[in-house]
Amino acid sequence: MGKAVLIPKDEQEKMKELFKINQFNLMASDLIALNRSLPDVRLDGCKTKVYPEELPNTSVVIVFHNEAWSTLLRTVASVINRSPPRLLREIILVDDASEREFLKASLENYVKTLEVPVRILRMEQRSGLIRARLRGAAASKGQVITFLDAHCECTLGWLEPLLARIKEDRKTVVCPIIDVISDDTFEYMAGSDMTYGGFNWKLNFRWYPVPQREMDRRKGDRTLPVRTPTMAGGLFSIDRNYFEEIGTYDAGMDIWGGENLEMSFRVWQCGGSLEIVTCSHVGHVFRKATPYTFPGGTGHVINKNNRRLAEVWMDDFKDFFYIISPGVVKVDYGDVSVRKALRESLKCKPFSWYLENIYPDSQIPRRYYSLGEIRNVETNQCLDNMGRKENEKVGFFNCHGMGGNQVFSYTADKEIRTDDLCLDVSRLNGPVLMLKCHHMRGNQLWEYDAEVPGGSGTARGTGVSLAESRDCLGWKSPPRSQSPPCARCPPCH
Ligand code: LR7
Ligand code: MN
Repeated sequence: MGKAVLIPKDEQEKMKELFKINQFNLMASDLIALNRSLPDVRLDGCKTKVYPEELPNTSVVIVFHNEAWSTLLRTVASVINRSPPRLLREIILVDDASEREFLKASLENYVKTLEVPVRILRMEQRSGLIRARLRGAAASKGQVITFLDAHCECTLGWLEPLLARIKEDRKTVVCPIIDVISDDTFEYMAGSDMTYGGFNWKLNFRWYPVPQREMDRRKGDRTLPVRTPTMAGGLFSIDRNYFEEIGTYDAGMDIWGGENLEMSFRVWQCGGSLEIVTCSHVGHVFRKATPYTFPGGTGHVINKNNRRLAEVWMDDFKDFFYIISPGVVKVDYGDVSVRKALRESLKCKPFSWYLENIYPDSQIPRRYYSLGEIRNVETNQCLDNMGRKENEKVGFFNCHGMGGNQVFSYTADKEIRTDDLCLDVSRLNGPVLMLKCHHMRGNQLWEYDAEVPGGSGTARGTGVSLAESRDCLGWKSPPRSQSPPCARCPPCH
């Protein structure tokens, strides 16, 4: 029933050693049956829903690199045991050049014993999850393609609501609620239907609370799908013809990362939609560290992938990513002309449309006055978030001109924001704190009184100056020549 596995004291040394292999508790996973039972974590309203008898069938594509035996085969077993046979066309395992012996002949022999056709494809060389998925998708025959990570567990009734939604609208890409399988104890914990996907200025995927507008649109019915700005990436179903129409994946992306935001932006901007189907639950082992190597270096690979998606889909809003990530503009991202041509031929909408219509609560403001450092011209000190977290005070530090913690945006809502935090003066005479942006102005409203656009001026919060400096803030526009101050400033409203 998805309960935690507890390892006895005298085995914990061994357990810690084994943990390092996959960055999860392998000993715990190996102790659990491949077909373990799981609790039914669905909302009550989901348990009684009736889906059409006629639904499209699906191929399930699982890519893996050096995955553990027990997690991989528990994923496969849960797909087989909890999918109506008529809806499960096949399972395709794509081995991304794993080195582990047991993933070769033993795996092939094992899957032959299963009652659902399981095909194993092997990449000739390490290609990354994006190209491995492309290979699996190309070989698949189902009407729908369902992608899963190699350490998942599908729960009762996971598949029908996904397929039913695609049957209703073939241009909807659907994700289950992703439940948490503890990397430590393998306990199964229900995920929330009250979070959806977003991203920050660094282009990291993040979960954020489902906003009120989306609750209102569904008239409070939590069993209805949530329209989500982005997806986590690993677990989703898509109509196979639509997958091709919309441009599959960017095959120029390496190893890991970026493809989830790329597909999210693409689907929304090019006329599709992306949803979390809250009646479908699939568990995933969330890890704190990555267990495998990134040929080329982790940072380099992810920055390259992110540059590809920023260049093709984000228009001028890519500046948020570039200014906050020093050095990223030097990363070679290869040729994106094919992807740009795709965007043209599909007549996709601009990123500003996406921000306005799909993600108005985005961390990237659709309208803003400036983006860059906030400098006290007398002292040459810059406002600096010091890498601090929510509810801590904003700092000052020598201006370094390197972006990162010294990047702020003055938005059309008159917030001063650094990524997903806003300067906030709710404590009278207290320090200026960084809090979640609430879009309600109030203590997060800043007036800027420069007379020359882009010139020096002072920023004042409601009656409180920035306490650490005992001055108002001197203000200077970003030093980058290619984005002249206020070139994009929206008209004041
Ligand atoms: O080189 C590789 N080749 C592979 O085949 C690297 C990875 N892989 C396989 C790997 O074995 C696994 O099955 O690809 C799959 C995903 O890799 P993970 O499990 O290391 O990724 P993750 O769970 O940390 O990362 C999330 O973001 C990735 C960005 O590229 C992918 O989209 C993952 O599928 C995605 N996982 C999820 O969405 C599950 C929920 C996590 C969250 C939030
Ligand atoms: Mn994963």
